[in-house]
Amino acid sequence: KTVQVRRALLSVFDKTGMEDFARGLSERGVELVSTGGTQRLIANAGLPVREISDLTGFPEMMDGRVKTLHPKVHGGLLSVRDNPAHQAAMDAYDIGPIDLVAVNLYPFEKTVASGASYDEIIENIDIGGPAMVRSAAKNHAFVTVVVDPADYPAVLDAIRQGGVPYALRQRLAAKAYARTAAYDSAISAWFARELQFDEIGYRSFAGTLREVMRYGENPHQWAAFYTTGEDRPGIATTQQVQGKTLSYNNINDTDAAFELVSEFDPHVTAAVAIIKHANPCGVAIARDLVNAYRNALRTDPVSAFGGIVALNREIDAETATEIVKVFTEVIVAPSATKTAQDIIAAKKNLRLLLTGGVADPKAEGLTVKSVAGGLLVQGRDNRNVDDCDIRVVTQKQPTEQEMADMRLAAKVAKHVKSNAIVYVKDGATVGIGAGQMSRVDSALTGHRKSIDAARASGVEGALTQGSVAASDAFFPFADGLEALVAAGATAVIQPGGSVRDDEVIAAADAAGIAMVMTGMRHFRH
Ligand code: 93A
Repeated sequence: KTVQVRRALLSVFDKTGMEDFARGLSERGVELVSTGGTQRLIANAGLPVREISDLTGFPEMMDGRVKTLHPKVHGGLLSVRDNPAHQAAMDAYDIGPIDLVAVNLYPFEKTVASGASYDEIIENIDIGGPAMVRSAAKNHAFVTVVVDPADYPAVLDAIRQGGVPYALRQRLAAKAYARTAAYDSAISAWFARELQFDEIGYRSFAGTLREVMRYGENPHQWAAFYTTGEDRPGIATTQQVQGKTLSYNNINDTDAAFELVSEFDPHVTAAVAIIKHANPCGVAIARDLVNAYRNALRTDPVSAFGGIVALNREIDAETATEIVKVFTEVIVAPSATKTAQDIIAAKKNLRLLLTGGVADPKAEGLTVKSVAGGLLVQGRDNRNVDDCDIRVVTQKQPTEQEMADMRLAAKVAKHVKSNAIVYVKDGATVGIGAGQMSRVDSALTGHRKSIDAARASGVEGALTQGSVAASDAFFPFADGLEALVAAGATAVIQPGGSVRDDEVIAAADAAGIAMVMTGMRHFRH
């Protein structure tokens, strides 16, 4: 499947490395065809090169807008070489195969960045270049496409060794489509700015613009919501039934909330999560939504003020009645009964979002995060404690209730910013420690908040007394585990895997509590 290169079409805006590349091709007997400026460069280097107009029989016209858009070019690029009908068409219309294309595009992005005029920017939208790149890349079974001068040496090397191998052609084709995709998305982003949000400045994104927000995480930041087309019930599929428009933070928090309740199969249990700043401040599962909501609220009623409430089942009237008693920013659920909607409608500003379904926690997907000058991309964390072989590592065995609570705690901890410690009792969180730089601090925070919550409901002591606790990652030292014991935890679930696991297990045994290990970490930063 190695392809001999007999004819190459060279048409580059950025002429870096072109002279050497053309010379290398020419030395291997490759016939060169080229467009205006590129042709002159090659001819001036003393190399034989045909003008594209000689090939097409048409002059380059309309200020160069139409140079290579011709069947003799695209037929030569797209024909399937071993297809008799394609061969017949080539013979009939005198189309010769083109085996290699080196193209780089009019500098659209640079032209925009330079502050050029509208007309100048439009003139720098390359049409013929991307068309050739896409034709050649589609036909990579026969054709080599080079969009980056950095690839000239590797291609020349291959040709010197007898031809371009399939694997290289395929890799170059993938790179070619990445380039044309980025190019078109830059054009589309520029138009979006021209038409809608002048102050935003030029940006390029993958995705479909869904909404432009009034501002971002803070009022001095611009913001927009782009959807990726992924088929996942949640923030991107929601219908907003009522309430103010969503802010950037609302969207982020609502996503966190709904993804959390999606861990729980609605056919098995009702689940409710209350979220603040993308962290849960209360989660509960129960036979019905109203009890799940009441129990979730009890974890931290102070933080729940102005929170986002996510539910994994259709909202009923009773639950709606409970939720509207507390100032809430957003309610998100798969659906809501008519009466529930009427109850919520009494609160004009309260946003009610219906997703139409619950997301599959096992589905694959991507998460993307920006870093300076780049994007970090990873697969979604699509596993949870149910996928783990749970190992009891202490002398004490957990009871069935403790085991059930630990599963809940582990699922919640997966959705809490690291370091995460989650205390659970009887199907509800009773203390959550989020986002601390030390695991001990997360254990202490969750405990302290449970004391506040107990006081708020007129109880002495801490809600964490007699609870179970989950840690999103292993305990590097015994001190974190000891903090959980001091908080009153009777069983602990954690991944394990620390070099000091033995010390941690010994501490659990010394305290007479049960501990299980999952082998699965759930960092969330
Ligand atoms: O104006 S175009 O959109 N129409 C075309 O038919 C065409 N063919 C090649 N732009 C076209 N090109 C572009 O010209 C190439 O993508 C390359 O960027 C540039 C090379 O022109 P020259 O060889 O005259 O410098």
